[in-house]
Amino acid sequence: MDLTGQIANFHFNHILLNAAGVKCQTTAELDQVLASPYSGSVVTKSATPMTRPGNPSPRYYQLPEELGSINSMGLPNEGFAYYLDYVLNKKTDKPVFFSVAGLTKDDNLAMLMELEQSNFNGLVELNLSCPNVPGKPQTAYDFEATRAILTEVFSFFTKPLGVKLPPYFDMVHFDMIAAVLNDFPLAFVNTINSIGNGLAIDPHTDTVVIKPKGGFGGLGGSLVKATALANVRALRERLNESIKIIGTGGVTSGRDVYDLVLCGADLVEVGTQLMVEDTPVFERLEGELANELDKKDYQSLAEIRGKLQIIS
Ligand code: ERO
Repeated sequence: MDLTGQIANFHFNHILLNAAGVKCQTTAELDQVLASPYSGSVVTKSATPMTRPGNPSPRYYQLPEELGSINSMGLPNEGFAYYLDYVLNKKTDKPVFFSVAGLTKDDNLAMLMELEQSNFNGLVELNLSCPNVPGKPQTAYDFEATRAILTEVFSFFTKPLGVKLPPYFDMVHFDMIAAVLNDFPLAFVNTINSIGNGLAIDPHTDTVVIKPKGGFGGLGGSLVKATALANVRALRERLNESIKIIGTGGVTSGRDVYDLVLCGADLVEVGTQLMVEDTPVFERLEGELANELDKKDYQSLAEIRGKLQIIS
């Protein structure tokens, strides 16, 4: 059975990988994801120019009844140079994603310039959707700011680049972001980042469950699946065919992976469930995905990709 994927000239022997932020801050974690025989790739924790401790703890919380998670990590990372050193020296056959999330446009441009001038030969993901840095809005909710940064990026950047998007909730917003993205030679978009600024309450103590920002944080896991499917589907219907889609959000079973592919995903990332099960999750999900395809006599993901049926 063919469970492979393709973005630009990069071939992935498996379509699953970690979502940025999960299991990818340290070299040990990155190595662990890469070493999984069932991961197609790894994406690094989004980097800022310098190392950051992130927000105070508790800053990640697993919601009850397998609903999902809420986080306000605040971009803890080891700094750009740490991840550049990792990707330049790592011996692996898997294509690697380098994620950058500067707190300013100039920080992003400086990191991308260094990547351009380096020997890095993987894919770059520009995170325009971090919901958790106090005082910093999610860039990709501002369509003109998104156009402005991509215009500057593509004035010098020639390597395969994609953007990590926040979820959109309005059909007009799908049209607007697609109109911006279609004007640039993007290799991919990754949708969705966590649903920003949710709130969860511990009923025993009547207290929020995470400390930063008075308890507000990004939602992930099962409760965001419908939003992830909608974003993958809406963008697949609107983006140039050359822009591939990484579907992220709400994956706890092989059927969830199948559904994201049906909506048009080329690769699929796992965040909350990777926190729950660790890297064995990739083998379980791929096995369940193969069963789903087998039940319907499909031999490859290509047969279902983007083939969601609607009611006429
Ligand atoms: O708080 C974070 O480090 C973070 N959490 C998310 O859910 N998404 C992000 O993009 C992010 C930081 C870039």
